[in-house]
Amino acid sequence: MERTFVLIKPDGVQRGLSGEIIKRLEQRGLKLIACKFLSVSQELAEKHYAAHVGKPFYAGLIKYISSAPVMAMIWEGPEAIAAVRQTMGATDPVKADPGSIRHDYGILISRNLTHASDSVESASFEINLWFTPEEIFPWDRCSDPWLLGKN
Ligand code: FUP
Repeated sequence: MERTFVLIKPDGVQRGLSGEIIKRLEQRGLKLIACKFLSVSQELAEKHYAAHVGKPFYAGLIKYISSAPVMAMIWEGPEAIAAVRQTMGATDPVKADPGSIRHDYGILISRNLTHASDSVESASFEINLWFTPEEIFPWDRCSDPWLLGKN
């Protein structure tokens, strides 16, 4: 089973969309195994976005992500990385498919509501960056056989 890191960014929290975003991931059959609400320090923001150092939007991105609380989560499921990114939609809300979160609730790439890991490597790095092992709670869900049963 794959795990992926998801962040509801400050705009998602401020606009009261946390419940809607979580609902969509739950309804798809993904399982929430870790969740916390926190303020992002400059240090954590810089580690998370290290790949973007030097880009024109980097300083603004660090300021934005640390400007107000976020909700950090780990979701688990078959092909969870691809499934979550599909539910989020393309990075730029104007290019996101209708029905995706960024299409339905966003209009600008600089305020695109969520972050989700884009590969197995980034998921592993981000999960370790944002969570300790003690903060992760795998659990048996009563609907697992109906969501995850194989033929
Ligand atoms: P994603 O993989 O969807 O998180 O997107 P990227 O890694 O390409 O970009 C990281 C974040 O930088 C995006 F969520 C939004 C921000 N960004 C901008 O603010 N301006 C840009 O021109 C490109 C990205």
